Amino acid sequence: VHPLSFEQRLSLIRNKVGRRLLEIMLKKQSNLAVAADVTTSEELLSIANEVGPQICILKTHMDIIQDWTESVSEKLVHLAKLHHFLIFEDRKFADIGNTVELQLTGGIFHIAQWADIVNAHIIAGPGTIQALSRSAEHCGILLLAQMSSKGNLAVQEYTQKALEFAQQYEDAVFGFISLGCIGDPNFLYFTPGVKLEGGGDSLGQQYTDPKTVIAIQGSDVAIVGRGIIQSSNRREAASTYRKACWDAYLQRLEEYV
Ligand code: UP6
Repeated sequence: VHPLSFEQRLSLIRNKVGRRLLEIMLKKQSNLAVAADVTTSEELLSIANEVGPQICILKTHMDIIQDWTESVSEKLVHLAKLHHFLIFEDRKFADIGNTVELQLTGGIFHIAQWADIVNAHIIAGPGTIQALSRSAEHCGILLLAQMSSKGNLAVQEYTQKALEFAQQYEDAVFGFISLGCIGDPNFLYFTPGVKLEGGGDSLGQQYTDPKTVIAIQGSDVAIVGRGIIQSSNRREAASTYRKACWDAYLQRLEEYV
């Protein structure tokens, strides 16, 4: 954990998507990302519209949408502009560079055309990052340095390696999927597995509350899925989470005053 504010971090982030995100976060006072893990385009778009005003990022898994067409991405981009959030496609690229390039630009999803942010595992080496930065110059990249699920292998040296890779490709990579800050304030930290009540699910997901993740573990953006998606009033839940996450950020700052 470090003492710098989001305003101070603006001048440290080299990637322009990262800086644009920080500007949105400051303007909306939101460090909340919503994981819209639903299977129809209608529900995806209605979530984007409902929670849009509260979030800095909408995180998608385009390949779980049963009726995906190009018009879904067009509508998403429209809502992102309307409500001022960025679109993060959580594809977790993990293959050799050449394949990643095809996955990013080809197929039926054309991720490079509509995503502001994409992410990658480092398991295959830097070729994955090179492919993403070459074929999606306008996209900011996040590397998976740690994971929220039980028994995952992204620990210790693996996490350190992710940090090294990011430092090597600082123009393209602006942050990490991690459980908190892993040491370098020149990057932003995005943490999934966040729920106010804590707990977990039956498949190894482990939840931590926003305050622990942001104020104590030093993460910057909380990624909340089922905590909001399964709520009977998503609009209200998003507003509650936005406040909890922003208050946790302010609390982290205060501890250094
Ligand atoms: N996600 C994790 N843990 C990770 C990386 N990514 O949960 O280490 C993603 C999942 C899901 C979201 O793919 O989209 O974050 C978490 O959703 P949840 O809040 O409903 O568990």
